[in-house]
This record gives sequence, C-alpha cells and structure tokens, in this order.
Amino acid sequence: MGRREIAAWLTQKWKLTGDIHLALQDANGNNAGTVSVEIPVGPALDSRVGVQFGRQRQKRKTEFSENANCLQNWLAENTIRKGKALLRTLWRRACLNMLTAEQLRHYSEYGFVKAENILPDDFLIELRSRVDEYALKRRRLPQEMQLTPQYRHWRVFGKTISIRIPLVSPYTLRKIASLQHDDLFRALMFNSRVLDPVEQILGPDIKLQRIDAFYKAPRFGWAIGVHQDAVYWPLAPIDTPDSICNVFCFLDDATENNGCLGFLPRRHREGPLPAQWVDADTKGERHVLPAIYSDAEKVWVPCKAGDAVFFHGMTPHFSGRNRSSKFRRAISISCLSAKLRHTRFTRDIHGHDGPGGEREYIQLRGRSFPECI
Ligand SMILES: O=C(O)CCC(=O)C(=O)O
Repeated sequence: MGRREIAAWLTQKWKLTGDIHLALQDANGNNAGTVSVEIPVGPALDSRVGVQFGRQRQKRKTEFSENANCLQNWLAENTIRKGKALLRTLWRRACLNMLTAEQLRHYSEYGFVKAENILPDDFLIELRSRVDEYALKRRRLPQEMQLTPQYRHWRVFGKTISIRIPLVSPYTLRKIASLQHDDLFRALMFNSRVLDPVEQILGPDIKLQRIDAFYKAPRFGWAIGVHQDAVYWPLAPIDTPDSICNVFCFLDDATENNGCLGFLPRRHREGPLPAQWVDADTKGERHVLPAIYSDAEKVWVPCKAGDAVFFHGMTPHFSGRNRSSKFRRAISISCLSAKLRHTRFTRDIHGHDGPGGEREYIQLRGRSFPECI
C-alpha cells in the first residue's frame, strides 16, 4: 500500500469515526509511541481539545493492525515530523466541525442555523447510493426499517378521502424510517461532523430520537405543512434551549423550487403553538394554525448537497413541493438531551392525546441519567 492509499484509509477512518489513534512501531516492531487526536467537542473548545504526540503507552494498536506494516514503513521515515503534520491537518479538519459563535447565536435567537459542507463528497456519494438501494428495493431492508409511501387526500362531498399511493418506485416514496439499523447511517449519526455541533447546543449527553431519510420525488413530492416536531414526542421538557436539536442533512441541492426547508424564526421560544389536525403528508398531522403566522414571516433556507440545517425541536418548519425534475433527498437526525424525561403521555404537555409509550433511546454521546430517557 502506498502513501496515497494510506492517506485514503486515514480519511475513511476519520470520516466514519471522527477520530484517529495510531500506535507506532519501530522497524523491530517495538512500541514507538502513539499519535492520537481527540476531536474538539462541546462548547468549551479550548479546554477539551487534546492533541498528543509522544512516546506513550501504546494505545488501540489493533485498530490499525491490518495496516501495521505499511504504516510502520511510512511512519518510520520521520515519525515525528509526519505525525505532527498529520495532526495539524486533522486538527484543522476537526475545528471545521464546530459552529462559530455567530452560528450559535443565530440558532439560539432564530431557532435554526445552516452549516455548510458538513458532509464530504465521497461520503455523500455513499449515502445517496445507499438510500437509493433501499428505495429501489435493491438492498434487503432490515426488518426494523420501513419504507413509507406518500399519501394523497381529496375532499369529496365534504369528506376527506386519503389514498396511500402504492410503493411502486422511489417516485411514490416519502420516507425511509429507522436508519439506525444500517451501518452507514449509524456511522453518520455518530459522526463528529454531526455530533460536535449538536454537543455545542445540547451539551455532552446526547441520545437519538430518530434518523430517517426524506424523499421528495420530482414533480410528485408534496409540500410539508408548518409543524413543530417535538410536540409529537412524549418527552419533557421539550422547549428549553438545550432539550432537542434536529440535524437535517441534504443529500441533494435544495432550493425553494424543489423543497428546501423553511422556518418561522424565533417561534421556538413560544412553546407548542396552536395547531389543527390535518391529513396531509401522512394521516393526522398537527399543523400550526395559519392564523397565527404570516407568509412574510417565513424564511426559506436553500442548501447545497452536503450542507445541514440544525434546528430546535420546537422551531416551526415546513418545505415546499418539488417542482423540479430531480429528486430531493435528505437525512433527518433528531437528537435529544439525555436529561429529558419520559412523560408517557403527550396530553400532559401538548393538550392532545398522542402515542406516549416509553422506549429506549440510543446513546449518541456522554452519559445517561437515572429517571431520564
Ligand atoms: O422532507 C421534508 O421536506 C421535511 C420533513 C420534516 O419536516 C419532518 O419530517 O419533520
């Protein structure tokens, strides 16, 4: 394996796990120290970053044992110089994960913020082809995952008729649910590029509410009405600044013409907004009453493929129809503070009955707490 391949391997490892630890050996196979990078996480950037290089006890040697020989040759030339250069590169990339102070202020004030280029091109290609394999039924769908078709509704003589469009092709697909059962999407939901900003917002203890893919088919993909995600979830509190953060990662360019997201800025601070139940994208959705906002308030957030929008679980959001000739695909990852509690019953907090069962939430980072989710 040449240097180029090693670099590719390191990049791949970085991409999937967000960190790198190399155990070094000299030409005789003896421990020559470790190179490790701890990726900066959380708001206390300066104090949490640790970059080490030195003759320390060997760490996690098994992680690169299959590449030991080539790494050994490569690093033996000038371990320290190359190791430090590697760390500098990784360090710069690590810092790219973080939201700036201005972005954090934007999130806190408006309830959302866009972050550009969080997913590198090669990862995007893999993610797109994986969702398409499921959408085209070319990959076996784990039984815990579901393909959800679009609904259509018609008013006939004062009654709503809802038709679930058969899932004949990706053109009728709306959602691929529970992507945590797929290895690539697991890698995405644990990736530092996603979780470092989330940790800046929610703090170090994070759990997963859901990770789903959302399709909007060319011409056919419907608009999504103004709604607040967290009101559906039997959790509390849902409206503190550090309770719930959604990460909406775009796999395709998204504009107003093909279904980018839009938001009602600042309204995440107002708790559950008055809403009505409607049959829309699915049967029975809770849409914010049009009477309480104006179209002038709406802010559209066009994104490029690889960009993500981080938004609070209570931020009212929506998306338009796909009027273009191309698919708009996106992955939505909803993250929870591990300090939230089960309410068991959504009526307690939102004034309506909803599914309130307790369930396990996957730990994405940090610790869990007694009496909490
Ligand atoms: O796919 C979309 O455009 C929006 C999906 C969404 O807002 C949601 O499921 O909460």
